[in-house]
Amino acid sequence: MLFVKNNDNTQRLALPAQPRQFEMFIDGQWTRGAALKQVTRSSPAHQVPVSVYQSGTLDDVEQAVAAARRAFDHGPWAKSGGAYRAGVLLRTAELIRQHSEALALCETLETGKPISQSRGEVLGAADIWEYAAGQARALHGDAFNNLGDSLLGLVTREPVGVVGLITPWNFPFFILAERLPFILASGCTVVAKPSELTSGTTLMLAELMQEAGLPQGVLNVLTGSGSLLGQAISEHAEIDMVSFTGSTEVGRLTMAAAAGNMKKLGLELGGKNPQVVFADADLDAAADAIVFGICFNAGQCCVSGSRLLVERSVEQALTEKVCALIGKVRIGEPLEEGTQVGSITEARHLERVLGYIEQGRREGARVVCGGQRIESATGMYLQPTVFADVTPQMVIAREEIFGPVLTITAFDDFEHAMALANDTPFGLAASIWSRDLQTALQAMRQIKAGRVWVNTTIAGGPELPSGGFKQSGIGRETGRYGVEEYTELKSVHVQMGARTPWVNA
Ligand code: TXE
Repeated sequence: MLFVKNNDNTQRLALPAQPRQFEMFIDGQWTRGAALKQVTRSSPAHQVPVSVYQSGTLDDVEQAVAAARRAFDHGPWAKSGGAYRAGVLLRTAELIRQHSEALALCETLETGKPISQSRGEVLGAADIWEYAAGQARALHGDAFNNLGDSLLGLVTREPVGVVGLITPWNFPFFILAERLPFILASGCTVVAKPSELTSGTTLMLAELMQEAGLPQGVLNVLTGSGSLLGQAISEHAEIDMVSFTGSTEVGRLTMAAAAGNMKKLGLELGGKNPQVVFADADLDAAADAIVFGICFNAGQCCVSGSRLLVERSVEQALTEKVCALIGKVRIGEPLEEGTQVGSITEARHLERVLGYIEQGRREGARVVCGGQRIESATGMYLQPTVFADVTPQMVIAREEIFGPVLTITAFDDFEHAMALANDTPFGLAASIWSRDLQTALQAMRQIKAGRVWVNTTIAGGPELPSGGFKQSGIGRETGRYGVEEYTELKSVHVQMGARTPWVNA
């Protein structure tokens, strides 16, 4: 298998003459497994076949789980030190950088996102792998030397075991980087199942990890149907933990399936994230960030700021600024260097987003810009759409649309703003805009969300954890918490002198 190594960083940006043929990666081998069928993925922007995958079966799940189990129970990965694991992760990061163009091109061809963005995500991922390598060495427990003369307490961390890793199609390589190197840093082994739409870069990564010296069975990658393979992974008795990123709906199924053997769970699910703008904010800076927050990745982003809550006195002014900026966003051909927003990733999803736009109109919200599909021979491009006069009960204000659709709702005072911000079953992220320190910090405290940005949006690095409150998820990724998440704590009590007898006291 040579998915990436034929492609160095000098290759040209072009559609492939033939789709790339991928196999699955099980127990250190490239294999078709028991797959009888294959799935072809076409570039959503061009409708040209770009990748062919094996459609994995339940038998393949068994093979992959057995390999990961063997590698965890008997292989060197969990037993060798953090320095050894860090070495493999660092070599992987180096190989990602070396093959960043091939990875970025595959990502763009499968997702429809602009090439400049894919490059940023691939290099950003390499940075996360480097950070996680450090965590492999920093991971440690605790000691209690204050339990009296004869008792010493130790708290040790152990890897959870075999982790099932189910990832979505919106940031295939980046979301993988927020999880996989942390799981590996902890000493766990993995059965990964990327989205059936965008499995390419996960398989390319497996090839790079093989070159980086990853032992056999530590990472296994299956491709195929989510409802078949994802469900089987979530149910499997030999898997100790599942990390799932995707819709809240499927997250709920994963939770139910994991109950069989009481698996540990990490879930990162949907969001309906508020951008809360107070009247004293820098409205130009806020407008730019609001446009970025809703257009980035064509709105197919779990932390996109899709609900603009604005103080009534500046509502009109801010709406005008947002619409003026949206008109300048460069939307179209993802392989062109200057493009900022590419194609929607899937036809079914485009229909879903258009359905929400229709629903917003029917509910009585007012379209102030956008609202239509952009004509194109092949690509699925959507005008960024802004709805004003949105009430909190409307479906477009409540459900995750996962497209470039912004709703605007005005508030009258701080309490009203906080009530609106928290009036959602989600709690993934929020942005707050104010020049007043007290307003900003009070809002930061009161909004129930796993990530809060003050006077910026969608910024940061792997040092800080990410994850959601409420129905946006369970657990945290990245940061030191991101590796601790994949460990179990063990409390050890060591008697250091004679124990006081109980029977013959
Ligand atoms: O997600 P799914 P979809 C949200 C967003 C989007 C909606 C639907 O609102 O519009 O989800 O997207 C695998 N057991 N997000 O349908 O189905 C599937 O193969 C286990 C938010 O693509 O949740 C894929 O690998 N796994 C999100 C992964 O789950 C199953 C990112 C996600 O697919 C499964 C993506 C099952 N029964 C979508 N069925 C975010 N927070 O970033 C499918 N899968």
